[in-house]
Amino acid sequence: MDTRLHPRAVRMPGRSCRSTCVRTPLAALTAAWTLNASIAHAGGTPPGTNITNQASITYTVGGAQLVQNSNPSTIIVEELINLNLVWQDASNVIVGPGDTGRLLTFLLTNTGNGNESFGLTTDSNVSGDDFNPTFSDLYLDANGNGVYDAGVDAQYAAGINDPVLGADSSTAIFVLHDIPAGLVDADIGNCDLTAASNTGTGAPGSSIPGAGDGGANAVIGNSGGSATNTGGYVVTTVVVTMLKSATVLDPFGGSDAVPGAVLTYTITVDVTGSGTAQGVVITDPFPVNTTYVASSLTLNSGALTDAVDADAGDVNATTAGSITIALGNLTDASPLQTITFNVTID
Ligand SMILES: [Ca+2]
Ligand SMILES: [Ca+2]
Ligand SMILES: [Ca+2]
Ligand SMILES: [Ca+2]
Repeated sequence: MDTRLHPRAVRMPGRSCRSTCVRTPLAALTAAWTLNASIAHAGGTPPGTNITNQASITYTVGGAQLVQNSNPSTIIVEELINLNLVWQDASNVIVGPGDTGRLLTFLLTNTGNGNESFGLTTDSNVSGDDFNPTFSDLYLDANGNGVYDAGVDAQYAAGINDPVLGADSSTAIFVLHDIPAGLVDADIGNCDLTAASNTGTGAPGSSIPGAGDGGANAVIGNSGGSATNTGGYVVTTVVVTMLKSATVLDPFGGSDAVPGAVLTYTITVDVTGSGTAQGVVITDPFPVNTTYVASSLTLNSGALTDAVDADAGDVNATTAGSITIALGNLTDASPLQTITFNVTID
């Protein structure tokens, strides 16, 4: 069956062809609908958009093909109020007791279909953790780079500069805290951030007449128009302990510190706590009135060359008149590090 519209003018039955004739080929109508359908927004069709639909019917009478249109149906899209709030730090932010200006980063996204402003509140005294971080300030990501920039990003003032987001738009929010003194290793302190639509909150599906963009109705989405997320800090204490001792071996096999006696220095390094001591380097200058005994440097009972090379130590190179041992990163799990070297008394 040939469903194409006949190229000749067709007319509504019983009515003048001048006002009601439809000359648009069906193929063109189909193409126009497809184009409109392809204009999609992740947040949905913008509020105030008219969704208009008109059916048509074609038929043939006495060899003439006729087209008749229905009355149009028009529905105005309402504004869906929805949001998403996600804590952005990969894990609890590592802090030390007494730290100042530490921060948690959140990402607020308007998942509704209109423009919306959101009020922000924090709760730094949530329970179920080990301490309360001391709230300092809230900042908005004024330059949109997702990172807190002191002096650039905007301090938040409720009701004054509430973030306004278009549909599908996001902004980072920074909550700054000071960390109390007197905390111990692995203590956790959490903070809640809440963002709430300034149009309204309520049960999903509830409608606020005329409160949406352009006077459209606003409808509360699954978020209830409000979202809360929790970020946290964890206290890390790294304690590096270094002890040094010396033994004396005199030329007579005794332990008298006479000229010619050999002094063996032993240095131990131990790390405790939950953090990492990074790039640990031990430097020990030779005492005056002594001379280093060549090739006497050891680390954990293994000999090290005096030269700068692949091993961890050198003598008189990195630092003149000293031994230098690069121990790298050490944690509580690292074994005790023991360094020895010898000098003779001049
Ligand atoms: Ca709005
Ligand atoms: Ca707390
Ligand atoms: Ca920024
Ligand atoms: Ca070496």
